[in-house]
Amino acid sequence: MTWFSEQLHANYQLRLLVTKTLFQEKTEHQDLQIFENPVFGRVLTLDGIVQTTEGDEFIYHEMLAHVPILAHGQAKRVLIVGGGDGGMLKQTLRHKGLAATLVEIDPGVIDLCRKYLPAIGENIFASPGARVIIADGAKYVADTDDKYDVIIVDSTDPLGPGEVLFSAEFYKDCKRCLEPGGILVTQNGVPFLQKAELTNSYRRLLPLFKDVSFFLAPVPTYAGGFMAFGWATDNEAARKQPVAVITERFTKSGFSTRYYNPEIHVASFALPNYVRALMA
Ligand code: AG3
Repeated sequence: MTWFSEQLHANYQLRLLVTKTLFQEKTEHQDLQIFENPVFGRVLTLDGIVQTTEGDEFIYHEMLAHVPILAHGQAKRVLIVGGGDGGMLKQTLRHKGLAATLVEIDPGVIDLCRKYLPAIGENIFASPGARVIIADGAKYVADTDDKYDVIIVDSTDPLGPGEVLFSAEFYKDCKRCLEPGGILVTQNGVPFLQKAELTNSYRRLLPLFKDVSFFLAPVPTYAGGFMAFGWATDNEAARKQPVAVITERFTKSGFSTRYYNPEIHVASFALPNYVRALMA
């Protein structure tokens, strides 16, 4: 039997049975592996860390897309930084009339996910609302004049190519790319195991935005409890939208989801004390 052992935390490990290896090679930027597991279906790993799986991707992608878009309520343009598997783009474009730009550093991730993980991206890269730019996301937000209502940072962990996407400079450039009242959300790790990551992001975002917080969802293959998503905006009302308002917007958008619903949306901003304690 072959097992994949994740190399992310020093004293804690996720192991997944590998029943079939579909792809394993170095792209220009990262070591990319796609294999099959009986519980999660196809699994994508980058540099030995699980990025997404067919089985549980919906939890992560639904939450990181629908919470900011529906909290905003009038988003027309969304920027996704990273997200080469297409899962975030797919959820984003379920909102009709919305245009999304995806900036991915590694074209190999897009090509290989289109080939081996079609269940996640569902050919979304070919859809009319999607613009794909192959570039370093940090450079893109530093240089572009484009403005967005929502920016979703669908990154790896702050190791290797993803590290710059957790820096104060990057957050500052994101703020510059937001329309007034726009919302920035980020993949911010599993706070039980990645404490410094949450505290660092909090401290770097706090001076830039009027409202900085996190929201949570449990994603089985991001092991260790809740995953945290960063939340930063000058629109202080956005995080406090009542269930009734979110329900009205969600109902209007006319699609169904497997994890996200308006009650979960509102409840995901409730933070356990061990997470609050990291916001210092
Ligand atoms: N990237 C987020 C991977 C986070 C893994 N971190 C962890 N387990 N602590 C997701 C990319 C999916 N589009």
